[in-house]
Amino acid sequence: EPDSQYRTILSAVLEHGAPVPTRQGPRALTLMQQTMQFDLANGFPVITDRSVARFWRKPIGELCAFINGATTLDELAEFGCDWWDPWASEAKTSRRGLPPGDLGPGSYGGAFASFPTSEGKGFDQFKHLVEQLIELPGDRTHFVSPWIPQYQIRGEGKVPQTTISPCHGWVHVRVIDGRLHLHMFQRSGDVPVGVPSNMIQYAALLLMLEHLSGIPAARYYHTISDAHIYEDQVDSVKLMLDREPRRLPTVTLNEQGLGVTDIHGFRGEHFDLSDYDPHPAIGSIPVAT
Ligand code: UFP
Repeated sequence: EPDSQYRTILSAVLEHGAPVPTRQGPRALTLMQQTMQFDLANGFPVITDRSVARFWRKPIGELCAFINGATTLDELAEFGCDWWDPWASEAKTSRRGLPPGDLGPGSYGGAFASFPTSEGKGFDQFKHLVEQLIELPGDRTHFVSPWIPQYQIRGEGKVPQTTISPCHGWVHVRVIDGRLHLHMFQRSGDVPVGVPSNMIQYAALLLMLEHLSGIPAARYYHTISDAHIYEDQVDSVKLMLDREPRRLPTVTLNEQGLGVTDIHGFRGEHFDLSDYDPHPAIGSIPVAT
């Protein structure tokens, strides 16, 4: 069965989105609360409306880096992720009093692996998530947040402790009838460019948790709270919508990945993609930084 969920969001935002100004510059057609859910038995959510074959592993590497506490460009590069340069430029970091190449303690890596506590020692959220999931699989409390509120305050004369405001990574994991479900809430989703990577990385997280807990994966749910298309992306979106929907491919943990015993041990190269038959890639779709 072809899957149309991603393109349904593209067309809904295009048709019903309100054109609103953004802090990045271009206006964005914006629609609240768009959702998708994928039964992994029917394929893995790698979009087919344009090929992402060239970089599909990078978002997984990025998430692995963040789970391991990466907050700098060098650390991200070690995990095969090299697209953060525009957010860690000298101009952006120096305004925050951060060294060049540093995304700051309020970025994903800081929040995931070293969430500030009153005792002083940072809290490792994913390590805790896995431990709790194994100890208390029936609980509804398996939850992770990328948002350290006191580091995110913006405005005149205020200096946030990060060059980015986390967009994704509110994760709720649930075991129902002995099967694992993962819901990822995304605050802000650039549907043409950012969202396809976010779908891949959190569906991959479900495979990591399946492996570590031994609980078979069921569904991946993705909620985009603010779903938007920047006005300069509209032509690329129309091109994708002119194409017919295709079936989703398969992504699995390979031999090396199946040898991992700790959430910190996963890497992008532990995942393999097969049966991927996408439409051609679209040469650069503009990204708002
Ligand atoms: N964005 C994504 N996914 C990501 C990421 C960024 O969609 O993984 F890092 C987009 C969403 C939005 C912009 O267009 O980046 C962040 O802007 P803001 O913080 O103003 O919401």
